Order: sequence, then C-alpha cells, then structure tokens
Amino acid sequence: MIASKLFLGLDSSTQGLKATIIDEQLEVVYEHAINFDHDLPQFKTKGGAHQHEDGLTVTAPALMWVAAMDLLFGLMRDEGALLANVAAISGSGQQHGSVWLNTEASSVLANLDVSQTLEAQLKSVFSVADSPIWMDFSTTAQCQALEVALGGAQAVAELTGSRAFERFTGNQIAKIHQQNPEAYAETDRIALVSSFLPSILIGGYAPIDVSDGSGMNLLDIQSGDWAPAALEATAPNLVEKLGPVVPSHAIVGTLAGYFSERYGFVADCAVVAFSGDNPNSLAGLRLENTGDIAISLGTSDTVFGSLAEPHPSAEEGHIFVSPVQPEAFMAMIVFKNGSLTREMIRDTHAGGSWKTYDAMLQQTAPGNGGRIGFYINEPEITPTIVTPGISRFGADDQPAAFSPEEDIRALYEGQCLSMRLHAGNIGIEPRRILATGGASVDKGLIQIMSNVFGVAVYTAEKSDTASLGAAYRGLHGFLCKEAHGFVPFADAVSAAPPFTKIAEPDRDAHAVYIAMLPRYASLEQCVVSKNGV
Ligand code: 5FX
Repeated sequence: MIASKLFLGLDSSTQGLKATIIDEQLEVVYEHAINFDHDLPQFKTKGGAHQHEDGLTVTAPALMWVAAMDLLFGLMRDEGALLANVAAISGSGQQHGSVWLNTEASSVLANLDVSQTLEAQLKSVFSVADSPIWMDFSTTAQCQALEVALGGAQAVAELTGSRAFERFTGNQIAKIHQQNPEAYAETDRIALVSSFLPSILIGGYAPIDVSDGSGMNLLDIQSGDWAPAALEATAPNLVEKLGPVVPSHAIVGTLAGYFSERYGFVADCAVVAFSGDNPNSLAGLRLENTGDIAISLGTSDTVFGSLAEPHPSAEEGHIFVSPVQPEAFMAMIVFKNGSLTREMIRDTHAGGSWKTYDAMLQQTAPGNGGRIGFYINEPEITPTIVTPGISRFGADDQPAAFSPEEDIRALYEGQCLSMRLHAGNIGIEPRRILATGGASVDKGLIQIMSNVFGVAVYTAEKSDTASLGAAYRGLHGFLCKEAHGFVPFADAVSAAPPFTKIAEPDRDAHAVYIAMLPRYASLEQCVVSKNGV
C-alpha cells in the first residue's frame, strides 16, 4: 500500500504551539499541543507573555518559540506521529509580533547542528530578546506620527488596510528604532512570528507572507508589496531588514537536515509560507467566497470574511490580503466586549446559570419593545468607547431603566446589531455565517444573530481553525507546487467535512432588526461622543 501523504499545520498562538496533521482526504489524523507557561516554565510567561510594569508593554521571549519547536517535535516523534509521510508543512503565528535577528542569525540558521538543541544554537541570534507582541499598547506616539506623515488615519487605512494600531508591527519597529537605536542597527532581519518559525525549519530567512504582512501598517494592500511611504515614515533601511513579501501559498524552502535527522521527516519536505492566526482561521473555515463570513465568539468577538472589493476604514476593522486568493482580501473586525461581558450580565441577573439566562431571554420578544442597550465592560475598540459602563435607551431614545429580562435581550441584540453595523461599514455582506468559539453553542445568541443578519448560521466540526487552516494551506501550497501554478483553494479543500446548519432566520424578527439598525447606529454615536476619546 502506498502511504498517504500527510500535511502538517503548526500553530504558534499566544499561549502555546500546536501541531495538526491531515491526510490527503483532509481528515485530521494527529494533534498535539504544548503550553508555554506549563511546559516551558523557565521562560516565566503568563498566558505566553510578559506584561511590563508600565501596563502598556507586552512581550514574549523569542527563544521560547525556538525551545517549543524541539519540545513539540520530540513529543511527536516519541508518540509515533508519521513524520516521514509529511509532504508539506505550513503554519500560523499570532499576528503582529516581531522577531529581531542579528547579523549572526543567517549563518547559525544555515548550519544547524543535529547534536545540539535549537535553543542552544539560537540563543545569541536576537538583537532584541523580548519580542513585542499583539497585546502591546505602548506605541500611541508612533501611531500618531505615522498618521501625520501619511496624511491622516483614513489615508493610512486606504494604503495599508488599517488605520495605525498600537499592536501593528510597523509602529513597534518605529518605537524600537527610536528607543533602542543600537539594537536597531545590529538587526539584520525583522521577522514576524509567522516568518520566524519557517526560518528555523528551512535554515534561512523565510519571507513574510502577504496576508500576515497586511497586519503591519507597512504593506500596500493593493500592490501586495511594501508601501515605500510607510516604510520611510517608520524607520531607515526597512526594505533590507524586512526582506521580500510572498503570496501565502508560496513554497519558501525545504526542511533543513536538522529536522530530518533528529525527527525523521523526509529530506524534501516542502515548507509553505506561514501566515497569521486570523488568516489561517479564514482558511480553516474555507471562507473563500465573498458572503461567507465567520463570527468567532470568545473573550473578544471577531467577525471576518473574504472580500473582492475592500473598504478600508479609519473608523473600524482591518483589511488584509487574502491568505487563499492572492487577488482578494480578508476583512476583520474585533469587538473587545465578548464573552466576559455576556458572563457579567449572566452573573448579575441569572445567578451564573446559562439555563436560567436562556429561559429569561425567551420571556421578551425580538426587538425588546424598542429598547436598546450598550454594555461596555472593558474599553471597546469597535467603536472606540474608552469609559466602561452601561447605557440603556427606551423606544423614545431617552435613557431608561430595564428589567433583568430586558437587559438580557438588549445585550445579545446590541452585540449582534453592532456586528452587523460595523461589518457592513467595511463591506462585509453575509450570505451565510459560520459561528465558532465557546459561545457558539449558545442557541439563544445564535438565533438572534441569524435573525439580525437575515441569513442561516452554521458551525464547523473543529473549533481550532487556525491550526487546521495551517494544515489546509500546507496541502494547498503543495498542490500549487505540483501543478506549477495556482490551484483554487476551494479545489484543494473540496473533501473537507460539510458545515452543520444550526439556525435559520425568522423573517418577521429580521424585519424588526432591519428597522432597528438606524436607531442603533445613531444611539451608538451618542454613547461614543459621551464615552469615547
Ligand atoms: C489580530 O489583529 C490580533 O491582534 C489577535 O487576534 C492576534 O492575532 C492573536 F494572536
């Protein structure tokens, strides 16, 4: 029997490193994850990160990601994972984080010695040992400077897909250049987390892929290459330090001898460009058609989907180049007030029980008699609401008091109306919704979502979509290589398991929400002008 080819997806999230292996029929045949805090305690991280005393700076030790690779591959080898059958590897990295490599790095990478660990060999290749990551909020001054240099927030959004955001890599680079010029001068290559891991795998600098590169405020999303004006406004000599940009399906090299000798991979195993975790989730949910969107309900709620025509906005959201279609785009909006806010209202009114909460939700009707509420448990980014608090309005748009049952409905309806409003503003018009994340099992919330958007809601078999998406992209890149040209991603993943429908819209309820949307938008403006920046 000819052994089936396998495809490995490696997901370096904030908390850990996970491997997912699929076969040619897209069945998941192996999964293993390690957790940074627990399995690599010597790096002293909390949630995979170091929070600094200023309350704004957040970093992760770059060497921890290196040590994690040997640890995970060793465990996989010892468990008998069929590494010799892996034909291609791709991966996923937490977005925006940067890895700073000095002038020694390329020769160390090119000469990995199988008799020593990666950690021992790579410990002195970093010009900045603590990598800034996406949770960092310390670059407001650099963001303002970028927006001034490029003609305002909307100009930055139109060029790079997003207004200047603190966590975006370019603003982190500007800060390091200003505050640590020696380290900047010693830097030979600035990688993203998603280009650093494949650099270890291929024993040389791997390029940044166009989709994760879109999360830097440095890349022109229309040309798919660096934006000279943004580079110039950020720091000197950036083209050389960043290296080239490649499409997300590109093969970036073959696996270094270190990995075949130590772990039993085949010598010609292909490495496909890694990308960011959100782009990989888009791939894992096969959101290739404009109109298929995902709503991930977690600590933060995230709405994302594919788009042919992007509408970058300084007000909300991000546009990335698509990780599965080089000519298309991905839109994404993050809402900070997700599950923790839902839990706060559940604890206040339903004694901590989701069952009681759902029973109370059913006691009010869609539209809540015209009541609209804004529940801001922590500062919100979509829209910008700095001061936490609850604002409740009656049908006459005047401040009002709500019963517990009305509060419960107003929270869910408000969250779904906000998603619909802001997603629409950047061009997301759903045809169907895929719900993922912890709260996607909440039937009451899912039904309101279906009614607000007026489309059916589906769910996927696997909830860990970034890791699965990385494995799918490994297969996709491999098929493009074999075909000597681009293979549609949909063809590569056509054997994937179908999604399950979990809600159909109720047309009467949908009509109620359509009528409510303009009122919701104008009341939101009032809340923003009172509690915003
Ligand atoms: C997206 O812009 C984010 O900052 C986060 O979702 C990170 O990618 C999490 F890893």
